Formats: sequence, C-alpha cells, structure tokens
Amino acid sequence: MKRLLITGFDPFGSNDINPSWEAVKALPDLIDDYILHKLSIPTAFDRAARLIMECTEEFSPDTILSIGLAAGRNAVTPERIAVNIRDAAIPDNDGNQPVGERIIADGPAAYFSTIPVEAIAEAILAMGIPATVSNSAGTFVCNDVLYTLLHYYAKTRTRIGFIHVPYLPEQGEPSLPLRSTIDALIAAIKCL
Ligand code: PCA
Repeated sequence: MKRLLITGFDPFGSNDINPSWEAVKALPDLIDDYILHKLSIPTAFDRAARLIMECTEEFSPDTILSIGLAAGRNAVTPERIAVNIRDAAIPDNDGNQPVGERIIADGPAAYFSTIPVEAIAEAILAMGIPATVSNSAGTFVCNDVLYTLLHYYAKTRTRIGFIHVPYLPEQGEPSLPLRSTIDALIAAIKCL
C-alpha cells in the first residue's frame, strides 16, 4: 500500500463552512493502492504547513495532497505552480495579514507541483465534473502551504500537490455539490 496524507482547511474569512475539509473527511480510507490519512488544517500562514510537516514525520506519506476552497471558481482545479509570496487580501485565522512578503527568504520564485495535474483534470472532466488545470494558487494560505511543502520536500521522493474546489451550493455561485467534489477527489487520487 502507498500512503496519502490528504488535508482540508477550516472555514476562513466570511465562509462558515469549508468544502475542502467537508469533502476530505467524507473520503473512504482506502482508494486503489492508497491508504489515506486525513488532516484538518487551520487557514493560517506558516502554522498550516508546519502541522502537515509534523504529521508527515509520523505518517511518512508517499504523496501529500492538500485541498482548499477557491471562491468564485466554477471548476475543480489542480494547481500547477506555487509562488514565493504571501500577499493576503484578508487576515488569516490567526489575525495575520502579510503583504508582499517572501515565504522563504532565499527560496526560488516558484516551484512546479509534483503530481500529474493534466491527467487529474482530464480524469475529473471524464466523469462529467468541471475541471481545469490552474496556473495560480493565489497568494494566500493555500499557495503558502503548496510552496512550503514543495520547498522542504524538493529533494525527496514525496510527491506534493494541491487542488482548489468551488463553493458548496449553500455558499453561493458558482458551486459544486459536495458529492461531485468528493467524486472529483477520488478520481484525482486514482491518478496519483
Ligand atoms: N482557501 C484559501 C485558504 C484556505 C482555503 O480553503 C486559499 O485559497 O488560499
């Protein structure tokens, strides 16, 4: 069996629910040859990535896949790239709002994700669920997590990826039903 650490975020800003954790916690514990370890992480710069890295020491995953909400997106979007910038439009859940700061002072400008983003988008689309590769994970906590993990696991065999998901219908439009988001994540995991 291979090991997948999969994370979802807590609610943040004006959202009182976060579809990323709702979908992650509903996933089966076994998918194909992966055993899943599910972790809820806070929408907090630095702290979220550190929690994942602590959990990684215990669980030794082959792949770490983080899921987050992208309000306003109408598709499930595997992220291709993470950039070395924190530029928050709203405070995170610890009250921090960094503007124009580097994540890692001497780190490279960007890293490519190390999961097969095109294949994942195609597999989700083939199920009739909207999906497309995204070229920007933003500059808030989701990008922070993806960049930090790609930086610290760059010279290891651990694969790192991130998928943004739309609102749930009760949060506004555009949205995706929870069942579709769960099915999209299952299809994505089968590509890992
Ligand atoms: N989405 C935010 C952070 C937490 C989440 O679910 C983002 O896109 O950065």
